[in-house]
Amino acid sequence: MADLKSVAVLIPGPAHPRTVERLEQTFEVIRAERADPSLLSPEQRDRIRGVASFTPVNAACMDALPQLEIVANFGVGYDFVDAPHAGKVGVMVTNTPDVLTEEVADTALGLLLCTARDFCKAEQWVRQGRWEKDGPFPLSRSTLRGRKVGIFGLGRIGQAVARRLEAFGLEVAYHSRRKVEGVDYAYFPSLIELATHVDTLISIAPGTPETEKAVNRQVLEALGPQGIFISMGRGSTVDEDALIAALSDGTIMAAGLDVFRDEPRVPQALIDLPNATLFPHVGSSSQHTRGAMADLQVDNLISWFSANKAVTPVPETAHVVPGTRKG
Ligand code: A2R
Repeated sequence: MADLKSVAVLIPGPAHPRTVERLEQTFEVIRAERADPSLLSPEQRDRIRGVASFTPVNAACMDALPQLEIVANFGVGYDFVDAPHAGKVGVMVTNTPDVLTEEVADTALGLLLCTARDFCKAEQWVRQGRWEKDGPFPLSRSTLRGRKVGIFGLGRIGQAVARRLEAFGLEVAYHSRRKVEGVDYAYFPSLIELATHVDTLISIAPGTPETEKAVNRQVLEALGPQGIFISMGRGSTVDEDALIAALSDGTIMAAGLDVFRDEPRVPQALIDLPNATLFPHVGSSSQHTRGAMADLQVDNLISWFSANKAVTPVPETAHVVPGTRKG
């Protein structure tokens, strides 16, 4: 492999230890608190050719780094990186798909089970000594049995969730902008039609301007009083105020959330709701899978600078090739 020690790569903010270790072995690493050009010297700004990001990278930051060729994002969702702008100015953006698909799907099913059957509260029942003192844990109001589950976003993770739901004996339907070839699940061309058809909705769609607050009051009303909503994609896809209202007044029965609009800040009103199950964005967060994501993030940078191509480019920058950076 080519000697890449002269290639400067910026790590803004925190990074997975494996990302740091492998980048330091291979590149010249520059660290900064965040991707803010004002935190870099003019000499650093002129030399940085790659960014390994876990935190936002906006258009102004890309424009301030004239030699920047690639932003390698940690995670499959890359809504914090201005990929449309990158595509315009000839900067490659990569993400870490596939290596986290099964892990996130496992978490989605775990969250669904906890939400439907109150398993988090049941566990506390044992720890708090209530089993012995107060008797058996109360029967759960809801069950997965007989549920019709709708998936908002039948992509890689959505399909992995659907396969698990099939194994659980549940009916699956979905909404995406396009029908997915090769699956038998019922397709609905709008989210509201899907929500009307099902009583359980799992959102695993990306955070984009189009999906902003897509899960709104009307969708929750369509889901109905037996409804369970599970949020696994991005917090921005949910109107959190509408969700809090729907959980408070019985518009839906329960919700399980792994992602939030303003992480790590979770609205107190959600925390106070007994019918909300809240996870701290742990979809992919096993040591195994986060290590694989770190490897893919670094592999993208190494491949770009040694073989002139990215391993997993995002669609907005799939056309970008080395040497086409516009100043
Ligand atoms: O709409 P399509 O046919 O491009 O399907 C994608 C769907 N999707 C949408 N569905 C409805 N309205 C939209 N405006 C919209 N935009 C995208 O979301 C596709 O079925 C799914 C995304 O799947 P993948 O790109 O395969 O992503 P993956 O690996 O499943 O991850 C999904 C998301 C990430 O973006 C992170 O936010 C999170 O899971 O970790």
